[in-house]
Amino acid sequence: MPIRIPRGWEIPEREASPEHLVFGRRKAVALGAGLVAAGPALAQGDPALPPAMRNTRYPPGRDLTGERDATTYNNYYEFGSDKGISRAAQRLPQRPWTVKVEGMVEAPREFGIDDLLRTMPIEERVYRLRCVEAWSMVIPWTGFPLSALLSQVRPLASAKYVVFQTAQVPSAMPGLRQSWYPWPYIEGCTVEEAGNELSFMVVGAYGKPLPPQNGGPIRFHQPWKYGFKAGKGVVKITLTDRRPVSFWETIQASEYGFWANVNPEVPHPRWSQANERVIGTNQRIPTRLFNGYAEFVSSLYTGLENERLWA
Ligand SMILES: Nc1nc2c(c(=O)[nH]1)N[C@H]1C(S)=C(S)[C@@H](COP(=O)(O)O)O[C@H]1N2
Ligand SMILES: [Mo]
Repeated sequence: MPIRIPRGWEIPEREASPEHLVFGRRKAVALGAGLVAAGPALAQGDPALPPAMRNTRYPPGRDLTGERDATTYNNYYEFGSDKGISRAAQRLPQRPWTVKVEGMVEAPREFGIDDLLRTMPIEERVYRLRCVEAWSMVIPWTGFPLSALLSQVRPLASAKYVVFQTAQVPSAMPGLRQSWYPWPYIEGCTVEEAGNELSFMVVGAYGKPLPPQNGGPIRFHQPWKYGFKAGKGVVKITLTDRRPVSFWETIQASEYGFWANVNPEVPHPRWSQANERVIGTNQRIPTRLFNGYAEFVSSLYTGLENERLWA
């Protein structure tokens, strides 16, 4: 490719359209339902990440967060309790890496990360991320629907919850020495939530392999929930009929519950959730119900009005 065409994230989202991308309009249409080429990722590729088309079904409605901001302002308590853990996280080996999927499934299996990269339906999705601490980002993730992975192991009808467990690597993760924390980091959701089309296993960001500080080589993301629900460095996924008690719920159940859906009208016990600070610009913008994804997820919660859905 002699001409350098800006990647999708180098132009404001409002300008991002198939016309700016590598392929001509006709080609993009031929690629099918809502998928457009995600910039030169397709043309050049990254040897460690398969080519990914951007799925345009989920327009973020805001400019992308700069790659530098998204990869240097992180929550990952295994490496420490401040935001500046990106350097320390480089010590986490990304290969070999396996993800066990087990519990109430017909065919439990251990997947190598490179097998997942080869066999899963990889695409790019630009998702918002809303931290419970009231800051937010917009990130172009590469990954695949969680449902594609679960269909490989065939969950039993009796399975009600999906639990994600993060790696514990003491030689790389100084935070694990803080023994008052209930390691390992555990998170979970219902089987219905796991099957929602938005539930995404993330293996890349900004067209590159997912950096360790963002949860590389593989993390989870459900964009309608507060960010702490998105376990990083996932090594085990367990299907169970018992509701898991997560890392943060164990620490402070009154502040961090099981559902943790984003709702601007339900304040955290110690601060308002009405607004969020946009990382990069520090602008404050209104937070939206389900982080703006209500059309995709609100039906998951009918009949659950007695649950503490919002914190
Ligand atoms: N294992 C693990 N996963 C984690 C965390 C953590 O401390 N450990 N922090 C969570 C929180 S609070 C947020 S907001 C997101 C941040 O993801 P990012 O650093 O990629 O923006 O990761 C989540 N996943
Ligand atoms: Mo968070």
